[in-house]
Amino acid sequence: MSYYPIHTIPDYFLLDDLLTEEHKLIRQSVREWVNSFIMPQIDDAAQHHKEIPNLMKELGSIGALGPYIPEEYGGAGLDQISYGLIMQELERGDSAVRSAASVQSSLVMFPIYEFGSEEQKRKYLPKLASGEMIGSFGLTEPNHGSDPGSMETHFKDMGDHFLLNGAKMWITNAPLCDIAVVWAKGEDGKVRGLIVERGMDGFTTPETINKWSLRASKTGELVFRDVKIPKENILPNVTGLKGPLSCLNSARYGISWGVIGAAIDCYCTALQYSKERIQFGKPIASFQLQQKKLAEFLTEITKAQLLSWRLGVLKNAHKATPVQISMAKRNNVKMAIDIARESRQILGGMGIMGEFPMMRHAANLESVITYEGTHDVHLLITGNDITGINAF
Ligand code: TGC
Ligand code: FAD
Repeated sequence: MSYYPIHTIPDYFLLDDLLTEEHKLIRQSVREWVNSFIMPQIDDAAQHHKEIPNLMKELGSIGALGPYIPEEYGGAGLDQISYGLIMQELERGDSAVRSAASVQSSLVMFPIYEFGSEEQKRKYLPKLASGEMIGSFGLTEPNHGSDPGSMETHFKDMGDHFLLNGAKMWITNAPLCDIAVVWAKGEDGKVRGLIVERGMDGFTTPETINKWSLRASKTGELVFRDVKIPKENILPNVTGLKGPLSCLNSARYGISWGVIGAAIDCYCTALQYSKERIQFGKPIASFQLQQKKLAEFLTEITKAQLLSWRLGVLKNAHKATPVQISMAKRNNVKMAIDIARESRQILGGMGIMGEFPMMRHAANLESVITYEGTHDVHLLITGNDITGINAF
């Protein structure tokens, strides 16, 4: 259970009036699942750098994998607001949990659904939706992070198969994955998506150890040494960097909602603690300096909620642009990391302890502010949009 009562989760601008009954039911069921399944074990998993047992199957069972993928492929056929609300609730538990769901949904299921053949959709999507199969997404390389267009991973057409060589780095769920959607250049220098399956000769997934962030999530490399890829494993319907970048639009949108959950967990914990902790004969909530922090947290959370909700409405109408998504990802992640850091101070020394979530969220958000486009890269995307001048 969470340290604070669930009814203290804020809805200051009555956003619930803008949600359907279905949205609220979905949010409630994920909220309860996070409280009963994630909260009791997340500190242990993060402290000991281990994954949450059975996480993917559990996420599949609550409909959190590919929520917006149509039901005929195993998804839940929900809208984008539902997807956002699910991400918010999962990240209230931990960014590692939201990461698992967003990689599987937006970075693995989405490209297979959007760019895959009918056979690929039928073969992979239902198993990914149930969590029976775990996917990863390989774009970043040791020498190319913010600039994925310069990637070195490449494949050659050998007649009856492709031969893949190269390496991807910082890949969420690499050590656990059954398949990887890998972006690589063909002999014409154009980026294509390939589905690589565990067990293919020459494909290995070493784990990245000693992280201080996202410790309940497995990160690793995808290494390809002369891996023979059957021709039917190429994603037939996309060529160029817009393929992987379209997946990022979906994942970044989910992150804009997710981090609100992390901020809410910190805010609600700090509010509750500040009313219980007595110093100078009074609850610390009675001091103006503490009230200022709490009031600012709530203001920033409320602004972020409205931004993501509006983005969800635009997404449902197929009107959301990549630059709007960049702005929301950047703004909301910064909001959340600032709240995690400041709210920790409200707990004094207790704020550094595992019983409370602030240090864990703050450390996790150091990854979230870097992955899916760094804080500065998203600023440059906005700068480019408003000036027409590319500053990369
Ligand atoms: P640029 O020349 O601007 O664009 C190349 C082509 O791509 C198109 N495009 C997009 N299409 C869809 N959505 C977007 N957001 C798009 N942005 C660009 C563009 O129109 C063009 O198309 P075409 O048809 O003309 O070829 O590309 P650039 O090389 O200058 O780079 C632009 C830049 C820097 C914005 C981009 O590369 C970028 O976003 N860099 C950040 C990299 C990044 O976000 N990596 C994320 C890796 S995955 C990850 O972190 C997962 S963490 C998961 C978890 O655990 O939750
Ligand atoms: P770099 O690109 O080397 O950037 C270093 C610094 O330089 C940053 O501050 C950046 O903002 C700045 N910078 C770069 N270019 C410019 C410029 N033109 N102007 C000004 N400043 C600039 N990737 C995947 O493909 N799949 C995954 O599943 C995945 N999961 C991840 C999980 C974790 C825990 C982490 C930490 C990362 C993950 N990533 C994943 C990789 C992530 O997307 C990259 O780390 C990120 O895109 C940044 O790349 P980089 O680390 O190489 O930093």
